[in-house]
Amino acid sequence: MRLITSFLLAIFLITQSGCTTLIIGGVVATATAITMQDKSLGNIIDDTTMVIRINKGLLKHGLFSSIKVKVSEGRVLLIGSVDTPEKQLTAEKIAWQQKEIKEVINEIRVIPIQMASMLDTTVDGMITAEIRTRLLGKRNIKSINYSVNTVDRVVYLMGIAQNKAELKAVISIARKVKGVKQVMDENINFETDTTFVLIKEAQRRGHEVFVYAPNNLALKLNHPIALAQKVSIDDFSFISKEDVAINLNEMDIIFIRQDPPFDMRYITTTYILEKTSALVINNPTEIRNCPEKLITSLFPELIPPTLITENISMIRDFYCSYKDIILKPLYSYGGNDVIRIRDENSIQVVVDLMIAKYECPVIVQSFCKNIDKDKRILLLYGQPIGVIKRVPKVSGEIRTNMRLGASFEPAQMNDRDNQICNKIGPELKKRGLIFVGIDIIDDFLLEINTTSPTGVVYINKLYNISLEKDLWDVFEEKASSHQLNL
Ligand SMILES: *[C@@H]1O[C@H](CO)[C@@H](O)[C@H](O)[C@H]1NC(C)=O
Ligand SMILES: *[C@@H]1O[C@H](CO)[C@@H](O)[C@H](O)[C@H]1NC(C)=O
Ligand SMILES: *[C@@H]1O[C@H](CO)[C@@H](O)[C@H](O)[C@H]1NC(C)=O
Ligand SMILES: CC(=O)N[C@H]1CO[C@H](CO)[C@@H](O)[C@@H]1O
Repeated sequence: MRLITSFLLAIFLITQSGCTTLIIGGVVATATAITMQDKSLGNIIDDTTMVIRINKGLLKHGLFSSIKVKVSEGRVLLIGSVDTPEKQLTAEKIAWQQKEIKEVINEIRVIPIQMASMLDTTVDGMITAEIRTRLLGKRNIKSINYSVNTVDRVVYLMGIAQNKAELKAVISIARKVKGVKQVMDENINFETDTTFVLIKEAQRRGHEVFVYAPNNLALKLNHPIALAQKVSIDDFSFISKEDVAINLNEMDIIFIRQDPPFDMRYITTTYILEKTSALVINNPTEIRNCPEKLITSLFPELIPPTLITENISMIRDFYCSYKDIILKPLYSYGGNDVIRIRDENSIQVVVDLMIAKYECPVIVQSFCKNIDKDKRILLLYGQPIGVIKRVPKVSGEIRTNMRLGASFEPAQMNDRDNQICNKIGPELKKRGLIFVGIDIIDDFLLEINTTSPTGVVYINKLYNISLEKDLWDVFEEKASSHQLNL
């Protein structure tokens, strides 16, 4: 029984980081709940079959020898290196084509051929073997649950941690192996989860916290109902009790911490949550109205030249004007399929793949030259409360999102950052977008993340602060004034 519980939890924290709707019982220490994404227990997919199918696809496209495929619980990790972005994307497409895939983590690197031959695969193999051996020898680590892979002396860990202590032990073993440049643990790391620290602080303040998955949300006789689990967090694990049906009107605060895709399930969540009398962070109507890449169009003077379309000839024209462009799927997230185009011949294949995969228009922007100037700023009720600079993990990597394992440094707000925050702050307040994260690259506003902003853990570490306390001060205050206004 106990084991099943922690297993479930691990699933939630690891594969669902950031995908939660959090309902927090508010000011007078009442009740709280969170939404997890589908957990699809009882529907455990055969990972091995999936590896075989993906490998077949790769073989057909001549990519088998350069890409390694790992699958755990329906989540696919692709690693290796190829010489063009198209190949990187093709491999991911092959993975997505398999039924029942929950997530594809594309860690394939694009490296020009001459450099690729310099990668030392012998050293990589030795590092992997050494880490595996060391994990095996540890009694408190279920080594079978981790996959270890090394590319160019960067170690990729994937799997399911029983608890935080085990995770820490695994990472530290990997780090200590000689020759290891970096350990990429993003795929199993729940320490970095903003949702986790928000729950912890809620609990410290005496609030009750519940979590629920979006597919456990209902509207019954016009009452918003969730099948939720009460949770508590100690230092090492996340404990939940059995499901209870709760009327969301009895909650004080509901947090939507659900990752895109911005699909009909997402939209439905916002419709149902509009019915509650609780304070919802963020306002569901405005989350629906403000997809992160589209909402920036409210501020044309702050964004780079932008085109949203499915029309290939318009994209070509745009390319001819700017010569160096970025293509992104309009409703994806976390840096998925962000492609830089510097060669007209690759436009067709990239656009075709993207439209086939996402079935919606793409967003095209002129490339922001100075990707070294990449910041994420968190705003609380329209005011900046934290800023970090993001540094891509591989030089030349254009996707700098946190999920992809960028590292972070402290940063200063410059004049332009202040100008951007001053401009958008009042609009965010007006719309009830209480907690958002924005991305600024090279002084341009690129995204306003209203769904599930993260970065709190990094900011806390870099500045030795506890940002969640400031957040909760405001959440509690907003919850009481919300109740007074009912
Ligand atoms: C794309 O737009 C151009 C005008 O820019 C138009 O001539 C063409 O028919 C459009 N193509 C499609 C496939 O709609
Ligand atoms: C918004 O934040 C969530 C949680 O971190 C993240 O998963 C998502 O990728 C972000 N959206 C964008 C567009 O970066
Ligand atoms: C972090 O802040 C705490 C007090 O808030 C202080 O005791 C501690 O020494 C600080 N740590 C560092 C590394 O500055
Ligand atoms: C969470 C998880 O995957 N646990 C697995 C770890 O490995 C043991 C032994 O193979 C499995 O029984 C667990 O289910």
